[in-house]
Amino acid sequence: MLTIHCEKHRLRNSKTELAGGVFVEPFERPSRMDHITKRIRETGLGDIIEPQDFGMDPILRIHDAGFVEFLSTIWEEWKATDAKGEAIACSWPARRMVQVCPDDILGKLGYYCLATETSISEGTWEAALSSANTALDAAGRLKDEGSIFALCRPPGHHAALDMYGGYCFLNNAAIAAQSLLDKGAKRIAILDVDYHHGNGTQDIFYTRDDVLFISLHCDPNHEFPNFLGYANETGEGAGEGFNLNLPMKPGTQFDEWRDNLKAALDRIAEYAPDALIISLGVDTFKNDPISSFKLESDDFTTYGADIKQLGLPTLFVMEGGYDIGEIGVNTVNVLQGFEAG
Ligand code: SP5
Ligand code: ZN
Repeated sequence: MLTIHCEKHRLRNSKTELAGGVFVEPFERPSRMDHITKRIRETGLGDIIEPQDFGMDPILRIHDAGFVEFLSTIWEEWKATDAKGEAIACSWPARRMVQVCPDDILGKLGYYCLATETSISEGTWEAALSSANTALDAAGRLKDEGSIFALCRPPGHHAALDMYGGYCFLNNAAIAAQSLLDKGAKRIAILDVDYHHGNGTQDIFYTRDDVLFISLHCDPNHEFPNFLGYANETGEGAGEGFNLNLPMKPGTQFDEWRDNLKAALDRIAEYAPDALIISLGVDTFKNDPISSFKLESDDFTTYGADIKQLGLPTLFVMEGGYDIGEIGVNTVNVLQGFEAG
C-alpha cells in the first residue's frame, strides 16, 4: 500500500498541553510519525511519498473562511503580544452569551477553540496545511491505487466547520471526502475508529446524505469530546439517518468493539458508497496513555481484514494514537490486515 506523508508535520511541535491541571509535553508529538514510517519500512508495506500542494480551495469547501483566516494568522498576531508561551484559549461564547468573534486575540481564540488542551504554536498552521494536502493527495490517487494511506499529522477528526481542538486544526478526512465528491463520487462513507468521537466530521456532514458518518468511540458521557457523540445523534434534515454513533463504555474489549464494527460495516454496505474513508486512530490500544479501551496489537490486524470485506476503494487517514512504542505496529497492522483480508 502506498503511503502519502509530509515532513512538514514537524513544524507542529507544541510544548504545552493542559492535562490534569498542569502543562505536559503534548501526547500528539512529532515522534509518533517516526515510529509509523519506521514500521512501514521494516514491513515493506510500500513506498512513502510527499504530497503536492492543492492550495486553499479544497480546504474552503469544508471550513469557514474566517476560521481559516484565523488559523493562518493567529501565531503571528500572538507573537506580537507580550505573551510568554503558546496561544491558549481561556474564555468561550458559552450558554446565553453572544456568538460573535471579537477583535481581542483571546476572544478570537475562545471563539474558534473547542478544547483548551490544544495550544497553538509556531508552525502549527503550516503543519495543518501539509496534513490536509497529505489527505488530498491520497484521495486523488485512490482510484488508481484501490487503497492508500494518508499518514496525516496533525490529526483532523475533532476539527469542525469553524473550531479547532482535540489536537486537530483542519479536518483532513472531511476535506478528502469533499474532494472525492467534487471529482464525481456520489456517496462517501467515513468510518471513524479512533477511540474518541469524531465530533468535527459529524458536525461538518450532519445535514447531508452524500456522506455517511459512522463513529466507534468511548461514550462521551465518560470521555472527550464529552459534548457530542451520543447514540441519539442520527443526522438532521436531508442528513437524517446518515450519522451513526456507536459509543462504548470505558474499558471496552475487542470482542464487543468488533460487534460494533460489524454493525458499522453492515450499514456501510447498505449505503453502497463509491469509496470508504477510515479515520484511523489507534488510541483504542490497551496501553494508550490517554484512553481506556483494551485492543491488543493483533486485534488491529483482525479488524483491518474485516474492513477489507466491504470490497470498497479505501482511504486510510491517520488520526490519534499515543502509545509511542506500539503506534507503528498497531497502525501498520491495520493496513497489513486489510491487504491480506
Ligand atoms: C485526535 C485525538 O485522538 N484527540 C484526542 C484529544 C483528547 N484530548 C483530551 C483528553 C482528555 C483527557 N482524557 C483523560 C481520560 C483519562 N481516562
Ligand atoms: Zn483519539
